[in-house]
Amino acid sequence: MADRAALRERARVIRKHVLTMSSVARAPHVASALSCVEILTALYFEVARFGPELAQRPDRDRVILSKGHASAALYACLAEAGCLDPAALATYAADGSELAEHPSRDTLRGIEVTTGSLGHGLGLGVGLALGAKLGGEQWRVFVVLSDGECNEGSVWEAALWTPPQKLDNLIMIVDFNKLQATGSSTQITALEPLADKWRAFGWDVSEIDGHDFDQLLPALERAPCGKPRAVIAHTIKGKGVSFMEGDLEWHYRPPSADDLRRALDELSDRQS
Ligand SMILES: Cc1ncc(C[n+]2csc(CCOP(=O)(O)OP(=O)(O)O)c2C)c(N)n1
Repeated sequence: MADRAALRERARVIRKHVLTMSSVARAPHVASALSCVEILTALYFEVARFGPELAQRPDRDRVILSKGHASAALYACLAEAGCLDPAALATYAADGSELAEHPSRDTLRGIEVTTGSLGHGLGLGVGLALGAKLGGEQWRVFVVLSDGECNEGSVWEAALWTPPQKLDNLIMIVDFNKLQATGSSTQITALEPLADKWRAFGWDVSEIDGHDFDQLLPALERAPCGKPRAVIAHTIKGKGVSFMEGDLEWHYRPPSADDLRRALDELSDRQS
């Protein structure tokens, strides 16, 4: 059984990287990155067959962060996993840096596809999963979406197309934090009941707390059942920092030096 305390500690370290990177770079989307930390930690450090020694192997699992604006969390995970030099995190979002604000495909370092234009990661993941099936390969594809991406028609086209193909090597996770860039998800589009919608399209759906490894791991590791899988992960935007949680302001606002100090103090106090 996975060591939950070790995963929680990993998530805490990743949150500290995210906050520091966003503050140094004066970059937006800190709350978006904090929202998906446990999801990415579970994938990169427990569930997905992935790591520096596997990065160039064709049988690695593919992880796609479709909500590419949360790239700070992705880079922090890749650094912690040994795929990136941790010193490179200091260059996040700087001119000329390889760690651009939106991730560019770089399979050597574990970035499977370029993302940032919302709504495309699922379609790309479906194509990869179909390729694996047609080739008789065992690897799986994990795609992390935001709820805002579920506003996009391309997502529902992929949702419709996939179940008849029986792509049970595809696991889609919605980081359902209920906030988008300028308002709440329900103000912007009527997403609820989101789980029922995916179920109606023929997906195998679980609905969980996306910050709780006890719920995340079984949902992500469920045995294949002939259907693509949708994990609706209820999350909190800005999770882990009291003054950022659920506050829309932190979609765009970068943490100042003082914000960073307060946030790191909170995380240092926390028991893992
Ligand atoms: C196609 C497209 N339209 C608009 C944007 C600008 N944009 C960046 S993040 C975002 C919405 C953020 O909300 P959500 O997608 O729910 O992600 P969260 O930050 O809450 O995880 C928007 C509209 C984009 N990246 N791509």
